[in-house]
Amino acid sequence: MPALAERVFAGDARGIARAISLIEDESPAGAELVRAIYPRTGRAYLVGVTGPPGAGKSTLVDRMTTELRKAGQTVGIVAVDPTSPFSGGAILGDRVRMGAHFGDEGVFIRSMATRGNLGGLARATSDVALVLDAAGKDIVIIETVGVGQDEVDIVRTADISIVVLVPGAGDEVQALKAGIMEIADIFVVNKADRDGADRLVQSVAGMLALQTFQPGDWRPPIVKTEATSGTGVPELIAAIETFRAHSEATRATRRRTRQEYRLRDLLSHRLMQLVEETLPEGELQRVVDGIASREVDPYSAATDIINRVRRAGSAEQEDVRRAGSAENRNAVEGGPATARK
Ligand SMILES: Nc1nc2c(ncn2[C@@H]2O[C@H](COP(=O)(O)OP(=O)(O)OP(=O)(O)O)[C@@H](O)[C@H]2O)c(=O)[nH]1
Ligand SMILES: [Mg+2]
Repeated sequence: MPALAERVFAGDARGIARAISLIEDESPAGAELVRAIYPRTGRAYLVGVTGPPGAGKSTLVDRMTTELRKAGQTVGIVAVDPTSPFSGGAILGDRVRMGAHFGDEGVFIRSMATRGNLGGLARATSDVALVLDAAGKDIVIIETVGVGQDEVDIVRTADISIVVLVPGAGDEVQALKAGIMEIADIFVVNKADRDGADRLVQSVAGMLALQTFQPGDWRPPIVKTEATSGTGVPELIAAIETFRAHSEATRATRRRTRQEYRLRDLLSHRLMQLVEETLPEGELQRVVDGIASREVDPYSAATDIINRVRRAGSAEQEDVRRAGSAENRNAVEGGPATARK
């Protein structure tokens, strides 16, 4: 395992890919790897990009990457692909995008399919970002579709959150519904070549005008882009730089929020695992049956399960204590006594 961590630190692409696979599998080896690399993370600037499906996020991220490379920055990209893994969407997307930066050692792109498990995906995404950070990428971009709370949270806790909107009926409503308007540090109106781009800029500006900003507060700018041609992308990169400088003082707080979110998420996942390990096979389903048939209410059922987990935990501790004192006795009787002779 340390060998793999070394390969990650060296920025070795195959090593990074292998590390990411371990994490995606939620294997103990993945957790061990995160432990090994964690002390060497925190250097990368995390950029979150979200927006409605098909807004042109991937195209835009590609263009941003080209621009960042020109400026000498290395880039890691994690795209959370909403496409069903069965259609091979994630893989196809990867191939298309790899094309533009193929052979460039300064860019690492990884698409991740949702596999119908959003919670797990959010966890995996932040760990993959850690790997890219440890691998020395200056900028790590996370792309998600802004449709679910988990996906919005991933982006909300990045160092900067970029919300991509497109002109066209319903898009604004869609974005508002997903609750992604509030998280934007920068608004991008992409597909500026289309009718209605200026109208959309106006309506976002109108929405911002309703908010009160204190002096010194960051006021999210609205950047018009045409990702397919790259128009407006240098302006977007400049806006990111401006925000980065502006938010230097608050970045630590934001990173703390991200770490807390991560810890809480991991704890609920682990505690649920503990419940499943503690209860006999099929027991959780039997409890659900009981709730469904009104034999027991959900509160009592939850309390009962927690008590069972606690009891199992203290029984285990008692075993450990007994084993420990037995060992001590052996040590006292056999070890030091004979050594003194
Ligand atoms: N006309 C026009 N088309 C664009 C622009 N940007 C992206 N597109 C097209 O929009 C389509 C979707 O682009 P993607 O980059 O895959 O969009 P996305 O937001 O990543 O999509 P999902 O990840 O599936 O939500 C593609 O056909 C792009 O070529 C633009 O500025 N103008
Ligand atoms: Mg995409």
